[in-house]
Amino acid sequence: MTTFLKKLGIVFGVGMLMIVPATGVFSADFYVVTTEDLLGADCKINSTEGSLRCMVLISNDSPGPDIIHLPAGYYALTREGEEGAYFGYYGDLDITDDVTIVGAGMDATVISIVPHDRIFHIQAPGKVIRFENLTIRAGRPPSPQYGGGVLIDNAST
Ligand SMILES: [Ca+2]
Repeated sequence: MTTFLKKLGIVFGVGMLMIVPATGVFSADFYVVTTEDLLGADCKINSTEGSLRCMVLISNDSPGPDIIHLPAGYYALTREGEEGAYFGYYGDLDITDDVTIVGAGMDATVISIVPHDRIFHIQAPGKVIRFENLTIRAGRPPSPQYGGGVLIDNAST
């Protein structure tokens, strides 16, 4: 899987080098195509379309800053359960790498959560995470933890 990721990164890197030769920054565009909180067999390491959770997981593994495009809709995170070894599979969305999540407008794109958890948990020291044109609503972490909508661990920006 790691080898495949490196190959994937090289492909993205070559693409970006043609566009922005001065930076050579790796990046990829990911497209959310369902409002449902799915994580099925169709969520593969080279997917560029899928659920918000799938796109966040793949963006974490994809080298460099990525953009996740989130169309208008109400995205309820419904996968309740213990993460255990399945980092990011349940509960809040864990972000570990540079990413910009772009919605279609503050009133048009809303991310919320059904189980009792926060919505985003950013664990990305030194990385830059951006949210644009969207609303993050109604997150509630399990007591006594912190961070309702977004919990940012140290040194993430
Ligand atoms: Ca990434």
